[in-house]
Amino acid sequence: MADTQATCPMESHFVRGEHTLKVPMSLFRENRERLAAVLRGNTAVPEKGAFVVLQGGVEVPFNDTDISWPFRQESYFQWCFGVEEPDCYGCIDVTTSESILFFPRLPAEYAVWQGTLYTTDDFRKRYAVDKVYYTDEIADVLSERGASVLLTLNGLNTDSGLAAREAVFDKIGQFNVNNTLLYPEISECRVIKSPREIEVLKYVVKVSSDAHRAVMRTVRPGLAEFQAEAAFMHHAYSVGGCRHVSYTCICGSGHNASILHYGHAGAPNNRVLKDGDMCLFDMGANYCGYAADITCSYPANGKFTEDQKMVYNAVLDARNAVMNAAKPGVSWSKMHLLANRVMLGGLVKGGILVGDVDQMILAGLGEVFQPHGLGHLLGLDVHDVGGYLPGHPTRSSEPGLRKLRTARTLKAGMVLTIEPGCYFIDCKLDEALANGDQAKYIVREELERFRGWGGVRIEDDVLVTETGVENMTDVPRTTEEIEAWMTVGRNSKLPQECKFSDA
Ligand SMILES: [Mn+2]
Repeated sequence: MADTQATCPMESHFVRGEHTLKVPMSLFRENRERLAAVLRGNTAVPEKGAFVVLQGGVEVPFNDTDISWPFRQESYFQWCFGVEEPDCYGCIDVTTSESILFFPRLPAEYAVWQGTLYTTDDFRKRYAVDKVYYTDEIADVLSERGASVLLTLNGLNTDSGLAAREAVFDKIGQFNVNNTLLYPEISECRVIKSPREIEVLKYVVKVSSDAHRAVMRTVRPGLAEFQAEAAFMHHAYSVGGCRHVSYTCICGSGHNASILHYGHAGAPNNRVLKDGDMCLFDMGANYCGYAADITCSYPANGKFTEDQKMVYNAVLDARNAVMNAAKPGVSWSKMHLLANRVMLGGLVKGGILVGDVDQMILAGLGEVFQPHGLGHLLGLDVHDVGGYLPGHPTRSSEPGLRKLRTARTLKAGMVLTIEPGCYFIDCKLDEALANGDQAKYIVREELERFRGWGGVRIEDDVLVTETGVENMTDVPRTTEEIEAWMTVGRNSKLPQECKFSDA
């Protein structure tokens, strides 16, 4: 390899330049070793000859064209190997923790389109694994090594309901395959983050926090929602080296702030911000596969009205209550209910609701104003795996709690979002007003003022420590902090007003 400078793409780090975090490939080796150790402790796994076999993400063409969707590695494969290329396989010898990668054998003329075609030895150094072969050699390599059982990945993602991609290759039929052992074990490994993983998560959360800060100073009436999205993505990539966001940016202003997954294809962040709007911007960058997931809510003009303050503080109080109470041993479901209780209490103080808050929760009012869970595990996936593994609490059928992506007891090393919200969603409000058990708590005349008002969500990314939680997010949170931060740059031009002739 001729190019050996620090940013050489074949160096055994993930890095995007001197100004971005250098992620050593030992992060993935440690993950593999953790997994192999857990599997060695599983009595159903033979002492010799067991191999984890994972298939990496595949390149997906855009419909019938010769263009592909931007590639993002499959998360279990990323967790084990950190490989950036598509169409690979990876194996781990459970007995020795030895790692083997298989890369596609590309025709020589690909060099014209892709540049140098790397050798298996280049890849071995790049990803710091023990052996590298071509994908057409998998069956031969595994038989030579005396594989007695292949552990493949098969399981349903409890957020999407979709199945993990189980490894398949030519001649896999000649092996004994077990596809039930691996999924719960590797998913549980992913739930508890290693110190090196935490370092990457802290980095991507910091980059995303700064990108939100940049957006806050860009936002003003007249800006389009997608211009806020553009400002976020520009900062995350240009400053943080994050080529991807972890999910489509949700940039809802005004009424759109009450649409939980606004920003989708049919509503592509295309409204223009108006004076007096609340903005709810939920955006998170992705670095080396690891996700951030942060939501900031603030007025488009940088100054809260009394109503905006009331709703915002009801949510902020809920967030603070959870921040203070969350620690190892605490049930996430209890935290969800705590957040509901504090937030609904704020709406009582604000005059929108009347009555006993605990009774309201039993009547399902929590889900009317916050029709989503308090938060979720975060890692390589924005809604990370492990929420409902065997041996942990199952999904509740109660209002509100049934929306939780996990009901687990907190454990040190978990990373989660804390994201209470309060939304004025017409269909939810109409349903509640038509339901006597719920309507009796609602002060109709007061509520009407908030129709079309949107919503507030405050979302932080936290690490569960031995004694509590550490908030990795660093954005202005109180109304005073937000107003002070947004004072700067109020008079700068909108992007569409900047012409080249200005230069
Ligand atoms: Mn989230």
